[in-house]
Amino acid sequence: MNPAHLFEMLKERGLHTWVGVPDSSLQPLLDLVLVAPQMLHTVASNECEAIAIASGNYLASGRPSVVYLQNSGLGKTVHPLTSLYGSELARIPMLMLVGWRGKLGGKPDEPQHQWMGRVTPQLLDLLQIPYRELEENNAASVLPELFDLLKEGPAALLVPHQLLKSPDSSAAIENKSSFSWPLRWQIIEKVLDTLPSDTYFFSTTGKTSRELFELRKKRSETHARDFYCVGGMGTASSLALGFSQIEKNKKICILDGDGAAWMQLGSWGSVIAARPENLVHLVIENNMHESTGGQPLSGDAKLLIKVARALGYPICEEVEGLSQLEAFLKGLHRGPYYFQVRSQSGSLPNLGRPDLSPAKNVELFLRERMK
Ligand SMILES: Cc1ncc(C[n+]2csc(CCOP(=O)(O)OP(=O)(O)O)c2C)c(N)n1
Repeated sequence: MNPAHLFEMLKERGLHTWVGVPDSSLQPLLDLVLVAPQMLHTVASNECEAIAIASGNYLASGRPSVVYLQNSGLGKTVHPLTSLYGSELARIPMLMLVGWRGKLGGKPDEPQHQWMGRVTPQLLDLLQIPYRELEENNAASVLPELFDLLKEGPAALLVPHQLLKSPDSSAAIENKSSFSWPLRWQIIEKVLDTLPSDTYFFSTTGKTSRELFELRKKRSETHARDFYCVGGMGTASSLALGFSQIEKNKKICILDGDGAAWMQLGSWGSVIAARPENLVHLVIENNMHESTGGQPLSGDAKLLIKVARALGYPICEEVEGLSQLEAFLKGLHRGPYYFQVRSQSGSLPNLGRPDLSPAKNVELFLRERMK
């Protein structure tokens, strides 16, 4: 379906405020929102926050907002909707535009999307959030129905993965940055080259995990000391913290993203409070959600190092370039360390997707640790 048609229909119906966390299924539509001058558009750090911002917009304007999200973030909306803003309580109208990954019988999708993909309609049913599924040619009929339903509170439009198409969007993203900062995969490769081979890695959601996985394959190295957070966006540092609390002598590296960092920033406080001396927290700063199409972040990525410093990471370094990164990594002594490495957009050519299921990843990881 042509995203411009959907965008126009929403605009005609007076939806001028957009807030959300990006999903690649929605990218062609978000590309239009990003350049629409008359829109009030907020990129939220997480889906819980998006619901609350949309509610605040409504209190000020009396008009519903569009809240966009990937269905993996639907869980994060359950709390604010069921405890305050939803149809049995504040009844704030908002159109939830849900990128439907892992739809049963839909386009093939990754393992981490299957479960939520299968239960997305049931979850909405359970929450009594009315919804419609967008199809190639049904926008003109389902949107009026949804607008009627908005009188009672939130309603959702499910957008199956790859339904929205705009031919030129991905090329635009690859060219977005013209700086000569290293690419994310080059940073990951340098880390793999420099840190001891018995380091345990916790990699964030999106292309970071995909690239780490791919590089391991190319280098004929085991996946057994990597935990790929292909879902649970924003939790890689908490996962690593939990591991470090028990495995105090193993070397640990978190490969984090700046979007993921903003999503769960509070968790950094817990990491720092525990002061794991064996931990390197490396944030790849590209100042965008590259994995979902290059959308902006909720906050300026540059500020993250200041936050890390203020929260109490004893050693914080802003890293510019691969040789500086190598020098810092060679000089490790007692952590925890925080490194923020500037990166330009662009990914490993012909990037695949991990064919290791999360359950298998756990199995490999546990087996390796027992050695
Ligand atoms: C809760 C949740 N919301 C949204 C997504 C969709 N998503 C996957 S990767 C990603 C972007 C990650 O951005 P960042 O951490 O900056 O890494 P980059 O893609 O730039 O490497 C998003 C929004 C998700 N997986 N989970």
